Amino acid sequence: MKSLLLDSGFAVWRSSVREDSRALLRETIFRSGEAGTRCLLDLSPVRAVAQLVGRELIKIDILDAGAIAIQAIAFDKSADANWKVTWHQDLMFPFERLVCAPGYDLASVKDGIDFARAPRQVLESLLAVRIHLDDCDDQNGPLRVCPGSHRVGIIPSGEIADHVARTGEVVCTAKEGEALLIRPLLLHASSKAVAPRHRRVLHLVFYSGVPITEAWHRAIGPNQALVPLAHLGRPVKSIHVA
Ligand SMILES: O=C(O)CCC(=O)C(=O)O
Repeated sequence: MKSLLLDSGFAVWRSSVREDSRALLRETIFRSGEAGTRCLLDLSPVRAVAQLVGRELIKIDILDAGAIAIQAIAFDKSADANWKVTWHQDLMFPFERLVCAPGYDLASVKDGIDFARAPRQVLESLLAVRIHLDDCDDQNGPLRVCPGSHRVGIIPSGEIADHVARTGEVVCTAKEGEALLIRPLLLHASSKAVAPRHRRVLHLVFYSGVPITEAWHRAIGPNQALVPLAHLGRPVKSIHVA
């Protein structure tokens, strides 16, 4: 799986998140008003799953020992919300405050949280883990990815279509309980569902790299509840509580 992630930028993986935890996620994070309105890592069922997944991925050497969960988003494509997303890379991530370090740009505020584009080496050290909470086949708007596109850095928007046309795409279907691992720099898109029904996904983002100058909005280590505010921005290793 490690070499697949290196070469292609994505892989399907089955974590040991149990059915009862997945049911709890379905009940809590998709309640109306919950998704998108707050940081989902502040919800204990999400934090528990992020920590479990973090520990597992560290154990199989996909993440470094100092890896932290920095973001959690809920996606539910359904008959009521049948959206499509054009080809893009995920470049904007949440920070504790307005960024000012060199290499960080495009600062903006969304729902009261500071977002910015991090430098390439930071973006390359991120991994998204999309835990599927429903079966997702080619009829209900699966993620489509452009293999290997994470290896060329930030692709100017005017070059994205050519890149996809040259390289081709893979449709990422998944069974409920499976997780799709993707590098956020991997070009991805999704179409409207042809036969819409729930397509619930918990999208976790982990950072696994050298300590960064700026402070993430959230930084959840595999063995701790929350990073004390006073420690934000300090080297990742010093904030892990056994
Ligand atoms: O889940 C989807 O359909 C789209 C997700 C997406 O575009 C993203 O994570 O950036």
